[in-house]
Amino acid sequence: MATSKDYLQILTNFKIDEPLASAEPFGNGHINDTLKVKTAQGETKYILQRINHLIFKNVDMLQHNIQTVTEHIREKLEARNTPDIDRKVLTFLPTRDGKPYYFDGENYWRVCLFIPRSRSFDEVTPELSCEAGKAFGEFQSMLSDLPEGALGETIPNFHNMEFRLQEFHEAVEKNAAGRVDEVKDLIGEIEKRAKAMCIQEELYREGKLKKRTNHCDTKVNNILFDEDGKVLCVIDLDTVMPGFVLSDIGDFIRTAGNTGAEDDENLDNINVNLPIFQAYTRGYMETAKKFLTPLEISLLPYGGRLLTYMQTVRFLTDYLNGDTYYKIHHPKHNLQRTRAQFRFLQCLEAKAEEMDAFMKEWL
Ligand code: ADP
Ligand code: GN1
Ligand code: MG
Repeated sequence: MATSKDYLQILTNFKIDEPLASAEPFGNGHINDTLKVKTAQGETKYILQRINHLIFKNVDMLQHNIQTVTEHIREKLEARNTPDIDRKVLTFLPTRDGKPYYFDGENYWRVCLFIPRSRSFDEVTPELSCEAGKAFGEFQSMLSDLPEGALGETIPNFHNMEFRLQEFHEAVEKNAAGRVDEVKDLIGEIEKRAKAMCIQEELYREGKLKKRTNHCDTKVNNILFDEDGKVLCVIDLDTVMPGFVLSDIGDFIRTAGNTGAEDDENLDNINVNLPIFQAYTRGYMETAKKFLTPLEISLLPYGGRLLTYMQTVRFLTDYLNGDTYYKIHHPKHNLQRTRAQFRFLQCLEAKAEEMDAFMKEWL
């Protein structure tokens, strides 16, 4: 286990010209390690992250994408004379030799400025949800004029449902951890829905759906809000890449629209928080209506079901593979997550008609 002292040693490789006091774990992400860094004055001023390079295999591409995205957003904000820009877009610090990350021979590290007086939430009110919707629509809008090829796929086929099902089938076939028998019921439920959940890929092949630049990890805690509940900044930019537009409403519904936790042990806690979905959609449509097609608009609630299904498949795949991808906190964690996500999917299915009908206003 690395200590604060080890992290401070790593930080000496970055262009920071003030004494630092500590680096402590922060947030609850499943992939990277995030630490908040305090100066000797006691001010939280930097975020240090260890990049999970087993998952993000091309760290050069990853950091290049992030640089492209943050510079593009900064230019847009500057052109609009937006005040307080340093709290509205992430700023990454180079290493002393001018590189975007530091490699210590084993691990890859990056540093960005901690956005002062900001906070993220794991649960939101409808007011915050509406602000989040506006922010993600605006985020997609600001990135919509990036030239094709500007961003690479940091995880190839990341939100491709057909690919995720293929991985799942391989995991069932291999049965590496000997867990298939235990989850036969879930495997059946996933198979039942497989075709209906690959609509996007089919529509894309038919030329009816295009790819756009998406955030692809719009969990509610990947937005920073200010003291007044206004959105400051969209963070966690590792997965910003070309994909289908439903990803970004989908993951928000999946996380903020659930009355329970992503891994809730008590399935009775889980239900759809309709006001959160409605408020997000209203906010999102305010900023995204101008670029969405009627087909995309009509599919937005399906996006919630799709991303919840995809996450069910991904957690179960990891459980079958013996927990090689997500950080887990106990041996059955991925199974618990799968069951909770599946229950939420059933709740979304029960409310599908009502949620689909909500889109009529914009069609
Ligand atoms: P992970 O991959 O672990 O989810 P994130 O980049 O989302 O990593 O960071 C985890 C948490 O740390 C966020 O939910 C947010 O609360 C906080 N955080 C991350 N970056 C910043 C920042 N620049 N300023 C303030 N808080 C931040
Ligand atoms: C991971 O890093 P984090 O916790 O924001 C995952 C997302 C999943 C999410 C499930 C690169 O996100 O795709 O939706 O866990 N990120 C990656 O909570 O796989
Ligand atoms: Mg995050």
